[in-house]
Amino acid sequence: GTGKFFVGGNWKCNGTKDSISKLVTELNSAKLEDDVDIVVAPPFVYIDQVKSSLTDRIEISAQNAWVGKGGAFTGEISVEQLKDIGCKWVIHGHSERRHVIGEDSQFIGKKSAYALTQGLKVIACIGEKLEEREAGKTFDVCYEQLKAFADNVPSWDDVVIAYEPVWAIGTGKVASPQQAQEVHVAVREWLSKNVSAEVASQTRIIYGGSVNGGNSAELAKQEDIDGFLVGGASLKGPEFASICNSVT
Ligand code: G2H
Repeated sequence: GTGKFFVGGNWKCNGTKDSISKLVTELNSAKLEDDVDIVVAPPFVYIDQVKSSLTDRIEISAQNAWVGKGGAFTGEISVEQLKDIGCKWVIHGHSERRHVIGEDSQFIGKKSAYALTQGLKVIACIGEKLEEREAGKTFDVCYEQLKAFADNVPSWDDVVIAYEPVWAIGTGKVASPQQAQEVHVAVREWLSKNVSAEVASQTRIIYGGSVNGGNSAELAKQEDIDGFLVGGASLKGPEFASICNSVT
């Protein structure tokens, strides 16, 4: 793999004050390997609670942010506000935002650029839908999504790329280690050709989509899998800790 192993917990739109308090307690008492960067992304409304109760060993991410400076944008949360409450990261391009909410690649690229210029790090998600995979378009879809990031971001230093095949998200159908590895290699080659060899070799590419405590170790053995973005299984402290500890 490349760089330090990275595991993100994407809590999505889940939790209550009570369930999050329990999860934080579990994470605080978990034994975590040193050689892994760990980030969790609570819903906006619980970020402050998590920030004030979670160990500093784990950094906090938002699941989204506005595309520019705050102001008259009803219902949005700005990068400046996220920094103010102690967020270090933001997830952009998640398939649920692309395909359920309708964000397009250019908008996602612009959001990422704004976050980076303001000092938030970005988990940049890409991935194909089932019909795209079946039509042999997996690489083309990933390249189009990557290009929109590349066209906008000022630098890749603070970017982690998450490859999340849409057909594997929340379905229990995890990509095989070989399927994931194949796309991770293609992403690295695309970066090498279209950005630079240095960015290709230094940018972490993590896998997401039905990762759990039972499949993370096999996936982590793949040369180009540098970590995970975990949804459902990140809501269980001990299981999330074991995924973090699958660092090889
Ligand atoms: C993919 C992943 C986390 P899950 O969306 O981003 O979710 O692990 O539930 O498939």
